[in-house]
Amino acid sequence: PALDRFILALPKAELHLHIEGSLEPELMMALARRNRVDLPFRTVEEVRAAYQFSRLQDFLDIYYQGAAVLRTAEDFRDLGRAYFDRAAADSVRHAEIFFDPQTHTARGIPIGIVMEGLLAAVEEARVRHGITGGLILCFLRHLDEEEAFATFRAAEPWLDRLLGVGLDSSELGHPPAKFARVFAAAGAAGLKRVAHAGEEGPPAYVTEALDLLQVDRLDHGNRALESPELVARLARDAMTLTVCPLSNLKLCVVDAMDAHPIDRMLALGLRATINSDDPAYFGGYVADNYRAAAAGRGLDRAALGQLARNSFLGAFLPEADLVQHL
Ligand code: ES4
Ligand code: ZN
Repeated sequence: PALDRFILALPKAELHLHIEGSLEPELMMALARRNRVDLPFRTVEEVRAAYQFSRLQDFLDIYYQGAAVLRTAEDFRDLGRAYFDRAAADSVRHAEIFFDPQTHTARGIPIGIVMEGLLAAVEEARVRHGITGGLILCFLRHLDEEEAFATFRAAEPWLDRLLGVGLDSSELGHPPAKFARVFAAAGAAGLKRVAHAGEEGPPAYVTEALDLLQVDRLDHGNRALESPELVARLARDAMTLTVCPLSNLKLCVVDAMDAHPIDRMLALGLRATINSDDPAYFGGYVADNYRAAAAGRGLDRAALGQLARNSFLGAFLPEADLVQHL
């Protein structure tokens, strides 16, 4: 209907997208064949049937397994191209994309292969779609800080082509404090800092991300709502939250879309945004996430417009580019 058309046409920035999580089963099977990688699935239907999760770790196990088909710079470029083509159809004008180098270096893929393939996709998106894009290197928090430092050092030749660093993977038991030194080094190198916090982890992890990692943006942040003091701080500081409604539903962070707190976040004065997280695994790209949240919570055009506006306000865009989008 009319609201769906409004959502589709609404210019958006996407701020929380794991490129490995945009690997559709069709491309996974094609790359498995091209690279002669064995998968535990024989058909696209078998792959999709495996996507039933009751918590973050269920998803991560299958997500790391799927990423094993990515081996060459062309594979990473094809993955990025497929995402940007799909994002363009959803009126995405700017995308800040997470990638997990450790998932690939652990399999013997040099970080330069990953970087060059993804940077080629970003450049191609600018030429083909007029989408501006940037890359955020994420450290896997289930690994130790020394491994994060080794990854940061390996990325040294490409630091001027990165927007920032992030922190993802298994949250519980891996608090932000574990990565305080490597985040300080990234900040000293002039990089932006973001971290997943408060997806499954407690409000204290959100506070650590702010105080110990000095994040410029917060990924998810749902459980911050449990602390009125923390909500007041996030609102006062105009901290952007990159919220992912379909991800929250699939990973049981919320019980149902009609229980999603997205409108409560806006009412509390938080700079919430809507994003797709891992669209190939969670059942939708960014416009699908806006539609699901709108249907679940009865969001009107004003709220949807605010969410899209917030996505540009929260982006790491130069001032001159930002004003073009507002
Ligand atoms: C992720 Cl939803 C989510 N949370 C934490 N780490 C991730 N990596 C990819 N998707
Ligand atoms: Zn995420």
